[in-house]
Amino acid sequence: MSRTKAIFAGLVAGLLGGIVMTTVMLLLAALDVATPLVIIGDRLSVFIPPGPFLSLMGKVGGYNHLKHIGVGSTIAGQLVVSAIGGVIFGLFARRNPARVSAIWTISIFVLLPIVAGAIALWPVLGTSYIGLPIDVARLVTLIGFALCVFLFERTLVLGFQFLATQKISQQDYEFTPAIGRRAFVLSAIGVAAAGGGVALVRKLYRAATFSYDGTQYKGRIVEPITPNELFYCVTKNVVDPRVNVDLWHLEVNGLVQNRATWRFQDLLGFEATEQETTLMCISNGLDAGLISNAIWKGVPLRDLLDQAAPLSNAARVRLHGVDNYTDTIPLEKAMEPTTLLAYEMNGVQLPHRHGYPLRVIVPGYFGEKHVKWLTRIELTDANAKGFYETQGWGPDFIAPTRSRIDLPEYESRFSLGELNAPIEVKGMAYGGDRGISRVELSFDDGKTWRDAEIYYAGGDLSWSLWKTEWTPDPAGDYVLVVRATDGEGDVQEFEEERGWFSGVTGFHKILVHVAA
Ligand SMILES: Nc1nc2c(c(=O)[nH]1)N[C@H]1C(S)=C(S)[C@@H](COP(=O)(O)O)O[C@H]1N2
Ligand SMILES: [Mo]
Repeated sequence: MSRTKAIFAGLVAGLLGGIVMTTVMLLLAALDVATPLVIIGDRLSVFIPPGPFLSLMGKVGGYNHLKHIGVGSTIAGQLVVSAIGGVIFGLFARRNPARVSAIWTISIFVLLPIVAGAIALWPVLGTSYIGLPIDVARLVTLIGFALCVFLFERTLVLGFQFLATQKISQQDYEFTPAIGRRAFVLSAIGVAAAGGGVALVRKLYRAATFSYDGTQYKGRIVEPITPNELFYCVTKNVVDPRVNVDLWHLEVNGLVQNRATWRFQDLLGFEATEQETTLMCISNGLDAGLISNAIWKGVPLRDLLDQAAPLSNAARVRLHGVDNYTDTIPLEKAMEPTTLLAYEMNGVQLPHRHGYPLRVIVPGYFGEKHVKWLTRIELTDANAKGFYETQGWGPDFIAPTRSRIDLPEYESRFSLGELNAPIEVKGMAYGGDRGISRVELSFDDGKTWRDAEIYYAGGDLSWSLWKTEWTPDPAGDYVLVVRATDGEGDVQEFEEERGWFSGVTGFHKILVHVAA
């Protein structure tokens, strides 16, 4: 067989193998099995520090677009590597296409990728969108991956042979259709498989997080308790878990005397606590709405840790979600009675997107620490790090005091002649787990301040809502600023010393135009 023909046949067979493999991965993804399509992205994203990560996100237009690009380039990369693999295979196999040793092709195209994949992706293999325990999930992911590469290998080898060997029929005459015609047959199969893949992508797309990831809660609609459907939402996932609670369990292990496994029913046996707590994302901007408030019901984490009996060298608690998201909190914080394992949100079962069946609530710490879809609680030494910590967020994860003006809107216009009542100025103030004791407003960009009324006091762990009335005079442009004082008496400030990736501090300001 000529070199050119071998390259061509290898390319076609390799590409077909790549298409078949990718379609099967999509099928597995539709069955809630973790595949390289997303876990490669999970694995790589921890190597991108927050600075480049944010600028990348800015360049591509947000987290959602970044996820699109992540999955898209994984698929493209997979097809390119498959085609290249096919070409190399073609060059080796061209001397004797009919007798390719299965030992060799299976070693190179099946065993090698499995071993390399297991090593490279080890930390993220234990992902299961249906909520399988981490060790089981790891096995399921590996079996799924093995199936994919095995199908690639078979498609490549058989496809290549189909293109390259001459079929001798029993009547003993040679039937040798042009390689082009056979390539056409394989292409048709490839197009059909790709069609199936596209249909699966559509199905997965509808289930994907794109429609709600980054949901904000701010402005006119803000009420003391955020309705579940409007609660802000952040997820690292392309498709979020939908846990089957019968498959799920909660493990407590690591540096403890008594390891334990709890079923969901067991948790309901503990005495429940109900508590109002506000969550805010570390990336929440001064004017943004990645912050919401709800009433959570669950079990204090302490009750499970007491039974586990942490060893004396345990210093942190690493929390694992079924989506292989992890984060850590200090053991001290874990032992506070307000650190909860929540299974209800505003009186109903925890919604899927907020972590069903179980999530952690860590009052006063950024949203990152409130791990959703919790499946493992691991006691560790002082050095353990979580997903975003590894990326380089932090080191400070304690929410600073923040406040926001929700009404009027930025760049609102009023005219004195048409005003027959004072302008209502409203907003929220959040003091981590320290509460809010005072809110002040300035209408002259911070030169003078006056008190606003706190009309909803949320308690130590929640935001407070405030309002005041404003009768501007004379006409002109006004800069409104809000500042809060937390329950410990500390006034909100711009913390110069605070690192770039420990959340922004400072004041929300809005510009209002008042005409005569
Ligand atoms: N398992 C898991 N937990 C997670 C995340 C995640 O992607 N996976 N995202 C975190 C981030 S960054 C934030 S801000 C909060 C958001 O919680 P919410 O979507 O319920 O508002 O969840 C945190 N917990
Ligand atoms: Mo977040």
